[in-house]
Amino acid sequence: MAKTRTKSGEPKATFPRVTFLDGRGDLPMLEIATPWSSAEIYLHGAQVTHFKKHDEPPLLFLSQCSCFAADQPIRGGIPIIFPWFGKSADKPGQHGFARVRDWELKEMAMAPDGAVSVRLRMPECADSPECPACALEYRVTVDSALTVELIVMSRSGQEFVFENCLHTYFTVGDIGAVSIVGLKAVDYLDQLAGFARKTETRGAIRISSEVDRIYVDTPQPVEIRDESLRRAVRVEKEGSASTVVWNPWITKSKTIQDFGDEEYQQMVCVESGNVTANKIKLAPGQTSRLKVKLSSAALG
Ligand code: TA6
Repeated sequence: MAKTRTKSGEPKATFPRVTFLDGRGDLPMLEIATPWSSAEIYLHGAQVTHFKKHDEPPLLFLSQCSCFAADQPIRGGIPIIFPWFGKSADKPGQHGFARVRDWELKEMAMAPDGAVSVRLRMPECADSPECPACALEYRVTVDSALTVELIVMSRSGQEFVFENCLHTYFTVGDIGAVSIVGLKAVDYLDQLAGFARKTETRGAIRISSEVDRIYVDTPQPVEIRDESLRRAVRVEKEGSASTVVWNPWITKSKTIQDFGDEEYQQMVCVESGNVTANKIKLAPGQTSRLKVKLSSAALG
């Protein structure tokens, strides 16, 4: 019979484990533990706010100052940006509404090896000025890596044009010791220069000031090399032509209410989606999939 206690008599942790509980702000959340990792997912925005391999620091960054309130986005983890990215001339608010909607847990599965998968659904959108009729699903798999998939199903009789983005916040040891690899020779729109179109010249992008760039027509993976944590994080994606890189640095950080003034040193956003020139045009009744796999290894 399997040993249920450690040598020192402590109850042995059993995996996988999924607990449904009230999280911060009493918002419902799933706490997941697998043989390799732990994760937390809030139904609010279907937001993964925590992923950590047992032998590594957390992979996802969550601001100490984040709100946890029904009408507010959570600052950190993986916000789901849909159906528009950034500010839109004729729509309210920044980054769409999916991140402030309460999603429903539809399914949860535990694999024989201990991996955990959950399927969440956003309450269906009826036709509205903001968005044609559609249904959204989000699938999250937690094992030695974190895999997320956003599925958009058009319920509209019209062509549905939208943007989507998995706006991932990564924990880094020290932003000054980070380089981002995989975007050399890729064009980007510089949000700090009126969306001016430029071309990335560096093989390894270092961050030493505010950065807010939308790299376009780039389906390839990106690696975040963190010399301080001695960790390489790999961002692999399917169904995504845009990669956004963001760090607010000193001045902008001070203007963001739900973000600590010094927190820019411990995070970088490397986001996977389809925005601006890469926005999606979905034919009536069609489905689009955006899938991202986040994995990490010791820096070689
Ligand atoms: O993805 C980068 C960006 O669009 C930045 O311009 C910055 O505004 C960031 O998103 C955060 O947006 P939020 O609405 O979450 O404050």
